[in-house]
Amino acid sequence: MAYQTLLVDDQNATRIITLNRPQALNAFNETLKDELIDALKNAARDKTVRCLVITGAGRAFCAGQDLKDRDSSAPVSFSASLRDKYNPMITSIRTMDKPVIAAVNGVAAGAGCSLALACDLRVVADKATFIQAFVKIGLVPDSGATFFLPRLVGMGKALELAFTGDPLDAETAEALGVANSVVPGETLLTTTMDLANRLAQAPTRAIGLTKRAMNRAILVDLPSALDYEADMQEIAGRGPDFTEGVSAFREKREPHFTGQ
Ligand code: T3D
Repeated sequence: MAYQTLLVDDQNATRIITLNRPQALNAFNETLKDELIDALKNAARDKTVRCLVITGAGRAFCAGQDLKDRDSSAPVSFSASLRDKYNPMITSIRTMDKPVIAAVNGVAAGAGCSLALACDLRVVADKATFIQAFVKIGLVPDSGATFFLPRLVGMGKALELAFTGDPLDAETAEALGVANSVVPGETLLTTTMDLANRLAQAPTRAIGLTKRAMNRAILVDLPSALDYEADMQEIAGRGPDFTEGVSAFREKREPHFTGQ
């Protein structure tokens, strides 16, 4: 399949998937979601791929759902959007029997942040940030954020990030264990590829089984967490604060939430 919104490049046994909508900070429109689901399935199936790297083109990793892509007069089923599109991406990353590294080149916001959190490892550019942007538009963290974030940073910090939507900078992300390493932006890809090539030459079967065992040890409830997030998002997405949040984003102004 030829992709419109992804670049896919194989370097030895490492596959690099680059989200490629830089003009929209690699936000997820429908095409990008469909293509990423397909590319993840292919990477999981392809035995010649022994490590996967996910990164973004331009200055961002991914800004989450494309907030300009949808017709505001047409109702959206948030639960269907999550169950049909976002959750399969996250599940695919977690169930792939090979290492998946996020090379976080810039801002990772909303479901883009969740995508990075779902990866096994995160190599992070020094100027990158992680933003639980959902609250800024009256939504609930989704695509696994409610599951991965508390496990990575602890409940108190996870709630602070989710309640405020404040950016987590790279240095703090490293201190909290969200970033495995932080490197200058110019060397992000070479550093990531050094790690990826090393992992691609490791015993992939053992690595895959290690991932399964760790998933089972602490991630066994992921399917029900993803499902519950979808239900919560359906409720939040029907409220007036979501409509106001998206309007404010599009109009580049502060939102006025009513709390309803
Ligand atoms: O809907 C469902 O199916 C449910 C699932 C939801 C999952 C979600 O991901 S909800 C969360 C969606 N994402 C956000 O709320 C993040 C929105 N973006 C931002 O908050 C900021 O853009 C960033 C913090 C990511 C970056 O800020 P900054 O100042 O570096 O850049 P900018 O100027 O805001 O953005 C640059 C351009 O990208 C701008 O376009 P323009 O004005 O130059 O034409 C901006 O509108 C566009 N952009 C950024 N994020 C998005 C986007 N366009 C569409 N959708 C976006 N998410």
